[in-house]
Amino acid sequence: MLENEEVIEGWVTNAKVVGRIAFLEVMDDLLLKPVTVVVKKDEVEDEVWRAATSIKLGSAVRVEGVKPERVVSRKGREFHARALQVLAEPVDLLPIDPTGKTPASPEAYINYRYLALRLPRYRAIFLARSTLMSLTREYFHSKGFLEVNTPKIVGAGAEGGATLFVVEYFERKAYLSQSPQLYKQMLMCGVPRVFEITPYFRAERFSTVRHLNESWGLDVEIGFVDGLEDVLGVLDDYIRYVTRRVNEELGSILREQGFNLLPPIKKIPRYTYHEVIEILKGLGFNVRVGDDLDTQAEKVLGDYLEKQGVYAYFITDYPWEAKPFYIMKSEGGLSKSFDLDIRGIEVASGGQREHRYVELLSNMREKGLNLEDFAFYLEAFKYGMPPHGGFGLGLDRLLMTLLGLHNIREAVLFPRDRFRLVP
Ligand code: AMO
Repeated sequence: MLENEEVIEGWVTNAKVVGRIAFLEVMDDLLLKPVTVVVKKDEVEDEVWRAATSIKLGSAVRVEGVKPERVVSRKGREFHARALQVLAEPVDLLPIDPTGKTPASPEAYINYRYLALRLPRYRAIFLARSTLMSLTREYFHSKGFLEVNTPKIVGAGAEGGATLFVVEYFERKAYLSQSPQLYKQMLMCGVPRVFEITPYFRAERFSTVRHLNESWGLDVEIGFVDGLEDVLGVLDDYIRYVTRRVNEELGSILREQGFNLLPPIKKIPRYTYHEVIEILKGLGFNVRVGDDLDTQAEKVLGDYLEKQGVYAYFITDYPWEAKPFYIMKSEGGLSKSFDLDIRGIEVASGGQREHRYVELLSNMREKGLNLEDFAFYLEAFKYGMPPHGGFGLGLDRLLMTLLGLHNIREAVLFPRDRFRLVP
């Protein structure tokens, strides 16, 4: 290589020849714009010119050359080639147009995710995902939380038997973890604050735009809480932090790619479950106290609040009956629970936990659980378990609502749903 020469490596996404100059667009970095490689017939060996003018779109290339002092290309990045090496060329027709001009089916963008990742729109989604993950870690580390990793092959589930995936575990039956719920609570008997970024495995049989059978969650548990407020405060602050930082770091490029980016959230209003029922009734929606807030109800409420500039909101005080055994009861059949909805989609749920051994046993009996299955969990409540609370937040759903995506599958590289196990 000559002095002041550089190398770029990437995939050719577009190519054209104008007279004695060839222009190759190469996606060479995690940036959303290709670099325009300029090959001039009069300045390169014949072999290089031949390679440049016969190149197949989609080829992986290595180019040696220099960055010009003045960039003419409208795309903003330019590179003048001296040498060009084709490292690999497609041996079949590309299932996704590398120029991005002809759209493919939604399935093609999943089946050929690696090719989709050469296109700015899909690359932007996963850049945002990567940023969201690192901001999340950064946030909880900076607040003094211990990052933990709990088992994903488990002997008992906390979120209902119907959605457990069974695994053969030698001579016993085991399950894939639906949630770190039991473990993060047990940890509260030894450390004050934990968080985990983890997959959730749930054998939900339906196929919707907001459910996956393998999804990623952020689990947080906080000890020594005085009440639900301490938990809501952490989630509130985290959401304000990530929405602000994603907007600062990626706002302009995401908007340029056409995403309906969630603005920085400044305030998260709170509604009780009963208030939500009243709002929904007022909107002509047919619900009664005691009813679950289904997808349709969530959407109607989300649309109504979004019109008033409210994108994110807490719904608190659900009837205990509708909540899991570990949630603490409160007066009047209610519970110390909450959901966080963003743009009409449930993104997180949590609450204060029942930390008192006797009351916990009674809650579990009331929910019809087999206490023996949970013996290892119950042990932890005998040795000084402090009052605690936390939440589980769907990171795929958070990304979906951040970018305004209509299908959760777009937010995940290789989604697992009712009908999809490959790639
Ligand atoms: P929950 O079951 O509400 O609560 O799950 C927490 C959050 O995880 C996301 N989520 C999903 N995302 C995509 N596909 C799925 N199938 C799926 N299931 C859940 C949602 C949801 O709000 N242990 C409690 C949390 C806690 O109390 O700490 C739990 O798992 O965004």
